[in-house]
Amino acid sequence: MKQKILQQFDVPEMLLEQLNQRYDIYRYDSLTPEEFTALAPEFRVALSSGEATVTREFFRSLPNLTLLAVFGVGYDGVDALAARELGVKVTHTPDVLTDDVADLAMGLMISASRQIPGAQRFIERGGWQNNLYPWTRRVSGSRLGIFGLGRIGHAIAKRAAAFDMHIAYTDRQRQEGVPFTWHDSLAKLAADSDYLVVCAPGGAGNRHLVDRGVMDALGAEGILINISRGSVVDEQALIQALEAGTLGGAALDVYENEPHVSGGLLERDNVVLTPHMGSATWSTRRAMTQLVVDNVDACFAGRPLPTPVPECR
Ligand code: 8YV
Repeated sequence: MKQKILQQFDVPEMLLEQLNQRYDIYRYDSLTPEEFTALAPEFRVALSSGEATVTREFFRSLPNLTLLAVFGVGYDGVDALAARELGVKVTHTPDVLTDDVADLAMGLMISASRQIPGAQRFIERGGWQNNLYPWTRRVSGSRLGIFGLGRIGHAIAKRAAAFDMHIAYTDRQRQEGVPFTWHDSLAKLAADSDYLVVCAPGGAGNRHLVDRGVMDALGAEGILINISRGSVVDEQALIQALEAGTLGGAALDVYENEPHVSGGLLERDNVVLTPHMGSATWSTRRAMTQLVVDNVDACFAGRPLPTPVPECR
């Protein structure tokens, strides 16, 4: 008989198709309470995604759960400490998506600074027939601040170096052997940046760390880029700063309340928006899928898990 897997949140069809060949998958929200109670002891593996919330109660309700396999590198919605206490391992999909997310960060930075979507709208509205598009801001040689110098932060720095950018960062601690300028606070980093890119993970500890003060420090010519989690940026403060003209622009792939995007961010030539698609290329989504499958297979076979989150190592 096939092993059973509980699908706690939306994951790509590609992943479900692969797992379905060997396992029986049950969607959490399609089970009645009676069905769930009857099946709960049979689930040793659950699936989720980077955007999901997975609570202590969820882990508690599954007495034989040994693995929560997350499709995504971020797992800020997962109560990983509760999982560890209850003997459940959590895995995620690091590394394979780093390049794509860094590529999008660079694309967003250039799009916002050169106002590429705004310029396209200008052409589409017929504006070029009467006017030239207003001059924009330079990327090459500018100052890039990286908030959160992890895998993705480093990959962005590598790309920014090819644009001759001056690179500075802040993180929980200074990193040895890193050639970039270190700042011991986010506000100081913002004050030393033309572009501030948020790479720090989400979660309660980082909520709204990019606040009005940080935006004011970045300044009327500064541009904020977020490819991490919407919760790290105070979205209402961002809208106020854009309205007041105290922040130069923003480029966002993530939002506080996805898929809802605050109206105040829309239709501004100095704001570029993408729908949380940092890792959404075919090759990376295939690699993420394979990593989830590898973790699930390893769990059922009793082999070491390829990519446990740090709390579960
Ligand atoms: C995914 C992400 O969109 O990896 C992450 O943390 O935010 C994204 O790559 C998401 O996890 C898939 O649903």
